[in-house]
Amino acid sequence: MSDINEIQEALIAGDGEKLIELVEAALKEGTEASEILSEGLILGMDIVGEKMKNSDMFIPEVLMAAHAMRSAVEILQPLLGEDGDASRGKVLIGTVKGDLHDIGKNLVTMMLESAGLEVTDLGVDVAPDVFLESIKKDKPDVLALSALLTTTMPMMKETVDAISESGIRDQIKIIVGGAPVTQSFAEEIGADGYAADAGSASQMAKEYC
Ligand code: B1M
Repeated sequence: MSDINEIQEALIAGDGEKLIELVEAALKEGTEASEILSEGLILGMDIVGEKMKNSDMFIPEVLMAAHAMRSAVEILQPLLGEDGDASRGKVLIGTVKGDLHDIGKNLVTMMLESAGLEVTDLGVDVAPDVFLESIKKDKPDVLALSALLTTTMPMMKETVDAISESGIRDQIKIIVGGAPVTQSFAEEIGADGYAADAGSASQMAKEYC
């Protein structure tokens, strides 16, 4: 059986080709897609984060790991879906202004779509007024905000405030997530919910739709 450690190593090395090979082999051998994602890819990315913090890895190498992760996630995506209940609630999602991290957000998007929800993904570095315009135009049930940097967390509050000031706060549920975000931060900024991972984000969004 392909070793989960080998998957982590290929991810950390940013070796996309090897990573895809290993992921495909693991699937063939019967390893669950969810295990490959959580034990191989997400834990591997945590190691990348540690190395980045300790200056053992630098931005270009981290980007290579991120690209490798994206290609591996694409393989897993069709296998990770929950049973869609075709409720077709609408979710708007984006990473807040100043923040370019999108791997976690993309995983959340993937889980939301697999749960049968209609998702509009505004991408990264999304300013409060861009979220606001999109809410007015598309009238989603839920807004999901992602932030990976402590320095961009305040932008979540600015986004919530902009929505409140525009008078449409009661028309939408706002949920927040990302590594530095916490339940108490979510409460402090007036969000409706905090989701620690993609699975709970999708669960929460379904409840609000
Ligand atoms: Co960045 N970076 N980075 N980085 N990066 C972190 C976040 C960091 C913790 C690394 C470290 O120092 N240990 C650190 C932040 C420190 C802090 O603020 N406390 C950091 C830094 C400092 C930076 C730069 C400032 C570095 C620099 O330039 N000197 C810079 C900032 C750029 C910017 O955004 N303006 C930067 C840049 C980058 C890259 C571009 C190189 C790359 C991003 C590539 C990309 O996303 N396309 C990158 C990466 C890859 C990371 C790490 C290594 C991995 C992040 C990741 O993808 N994790 C990260 C270290 C780490 O987190 N361990 C780090 C895997 C992903 C599946 O997890 O995103 O947490 P995550 O998502 C989870 C949950 O958080 C949750 O669900 C997901 C899946 O379960 N979730 C949500 C996420 N969003 C959600 C939204 C929801 C709900 C749940 O809505 C409701």
